[in-house]
Amino acid sequence: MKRALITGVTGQDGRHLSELLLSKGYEVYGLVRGQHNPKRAIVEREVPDVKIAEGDLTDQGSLISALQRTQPDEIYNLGAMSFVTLSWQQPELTGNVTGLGALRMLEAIRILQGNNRSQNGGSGMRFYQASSSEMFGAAPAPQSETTLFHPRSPYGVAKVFAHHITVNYRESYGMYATSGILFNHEGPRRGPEFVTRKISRAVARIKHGLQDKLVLGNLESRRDWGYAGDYVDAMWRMLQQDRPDDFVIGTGETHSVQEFAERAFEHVDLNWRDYVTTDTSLLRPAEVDLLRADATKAREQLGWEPKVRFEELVRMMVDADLALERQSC
Ligand code: NAP
Ligand code: G4F
Repeated sequence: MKRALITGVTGQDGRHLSELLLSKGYEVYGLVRGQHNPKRAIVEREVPDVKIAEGDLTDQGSLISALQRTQPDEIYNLGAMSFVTLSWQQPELTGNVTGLGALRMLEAIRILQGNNRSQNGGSGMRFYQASSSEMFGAAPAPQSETTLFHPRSPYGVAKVFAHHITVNYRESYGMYATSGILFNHEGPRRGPEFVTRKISRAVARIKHGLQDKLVLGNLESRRDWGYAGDYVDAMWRMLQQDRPDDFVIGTGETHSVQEFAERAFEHVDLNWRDYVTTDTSLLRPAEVDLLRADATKAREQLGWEPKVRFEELVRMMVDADLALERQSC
């Protein structure tokens, strides 16, 4: 039986990936930080077969201990401060968790494996780094594995560091270290601070008479939005390849924030113009205007394709929030 360790198990992707790996017969360990982490209970409820390992990406010793204890075949480093807006308010902590956190995990593997060269199919631990399309920032679309990075936020800069250090450990020590450059992916488990969930939740609350307005920032920015359930399958496929590599994952479609809001309100027979207002305080110091993936390499080498497209994703999120809000009415 294969063993996997997932950092960021309490997040959106961590829970989807746990389910996927458990369904494939893995023994799954999830790294959880903090003394009283309220998200721990969510993991225990939603994916009870996940075994919890204590640890924090800012604490090198805790990562070494977690690896010693769990002896994983595959490590998925999904842990990060992932909310872009917060990265301007806490840039140093973002760099520490999101950037240096990846380095600490790579160091933990290197120390435990004693620099063994495992990338050509050896028995070493395989490492997956959750890289992000936010690294492309202002780069022209469509963005692929060969597009130059131009990050536009402290978060994006931290992810560029994590990405390059993953490549560097692969090249320096022959480690099996792979990086998935994932474009935005969403779903009912998305945190409410991100724009898609903020919209789907507001639509459901407005429909149930619990809220009057939805205040947003930049309506013009465009994202390549896919479904998180599809994207964790790509992560797993990456670590089953003979050699470590980098892969872009996205749908190839791009839509504006306004389009997401339009579709979401339409789904419950409301007109978005009657409810959405904008507030300049929600604008970012620097924006990423346009993301659209060229995921040709993933399609050809991993056999990966997104199953859920934009319209279905919007409907899925609104329906899930309608059901949640109905319960609380
Ligand atoms: P998420 O829901 O925000 O989850 C982030 C996870 O990181 C949480 O489990 C969080 O734990 C954990 N974490 C935060 N600080 C930590 C620390 N100091 N030590 C250990 N864990 C820590 O993010 P997601 O959407 O699932 O994304 C997963 C990963 O993919 C992240 O690295 C994100 O940056 C990256 N990514 C996401 C997308 C996307 O569109 N979703 C796209 C590209 C890349 P707590 O619950 O304790 O806070
Ligand atoms: O939903 P967002 O906060 O996601 P963002 O910034 O694209 O980052 C997400 O995707 C990245 C991959 O590209 C991940 F790496 C990252 O961890 C995260 O998962 O914002 C999307 C767009 C932005 O242009 C933002 O300015 O929506 C715009 N927006 C407009 N009004 C808003 C709002 N964003 C948020 N969060 N809240 C608003 O009220």
